[in-house]
Amino acid sequence: MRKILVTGALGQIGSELVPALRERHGAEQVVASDLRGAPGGVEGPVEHLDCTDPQELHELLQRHDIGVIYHLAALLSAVAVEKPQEAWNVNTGGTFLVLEAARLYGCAVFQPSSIGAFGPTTPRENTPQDTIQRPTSMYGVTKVTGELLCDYYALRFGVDTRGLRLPGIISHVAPPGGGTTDYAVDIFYQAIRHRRYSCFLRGDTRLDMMYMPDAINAIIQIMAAPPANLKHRNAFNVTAMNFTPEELAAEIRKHIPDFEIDYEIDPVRQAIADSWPRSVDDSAARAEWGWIPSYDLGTMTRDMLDKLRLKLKPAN
Ligand code: VAH
Repeated sequence: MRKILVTGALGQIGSELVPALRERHGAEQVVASDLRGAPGGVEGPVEHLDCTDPQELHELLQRHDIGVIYHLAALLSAVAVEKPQEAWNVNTGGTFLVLEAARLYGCAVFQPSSIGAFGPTTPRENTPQDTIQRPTSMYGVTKVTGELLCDYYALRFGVDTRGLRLPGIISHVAPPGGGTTDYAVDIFYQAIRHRRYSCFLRGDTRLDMMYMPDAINAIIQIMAAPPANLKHRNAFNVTAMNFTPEELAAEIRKHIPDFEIDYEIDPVRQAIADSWPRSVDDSAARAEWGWIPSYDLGTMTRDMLDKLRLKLKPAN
């Protein structure tokens, strides 16, 4: 059986997608790769990979006989503001090299897009699956370009490409790295450690979110879907819950009554968030491959606090 490659394996999603895929397919079937070197402490093949280096990429794909690529390596929205050229090079240059290699070696490709692929001229409530996409962030530009490249390679060369427009992802395993939605992760660490959090987005900033277990299931599910059922490929709107920092703080207070939130707005990330949808319509994903989330605001909050209390408990 041909193997699976995960790029960006040390990132927020990669850190949990690799073990999930290894549980399903066997450790030796899943190659975990990252620019920052081989992921430590994991059973199974690991590799250094710079996705902008075609020679390293092609050599790895051939040596391991890779059949499916989960291409997660990318710079996130806030980092991309500071490093737009690097974001273009990694996010779109890397995606182009992965698609070209997938064409040559007959690999299927998963590429995450984002609600960041929409912009201020997109309908912001219940954003349709098919609508205008003119993002004003470099991150969003790279995400729309990635969607278009993936659809082109599917149409022109028959490469099996699929993608999801992921909302903010909340998780307790690996910290997120430079996203606009990172407040929804940081708040839990601060609530447990200090019972207070200073939020970099306005309290009324409404965004779609998803708990990591649902994101992992969605990624695995879309790649397992019968191709004949897919009217869309790159990329499906998906969401699981929708809240503001104020609403998240109120939910945390159900478990930590004296929790307090205040606001130190980061104008860069506030401007990004204000250009994104407040909610998306994910009916196409539900109709075409059976997408149904398991976690809502209440169950996610309870699980995050339970898991982080264990993780942050002082060693005896
Ligand atoms: C970011 N976590 O904030 C990512 C994601 C919808 C947000 O794309 O950049």
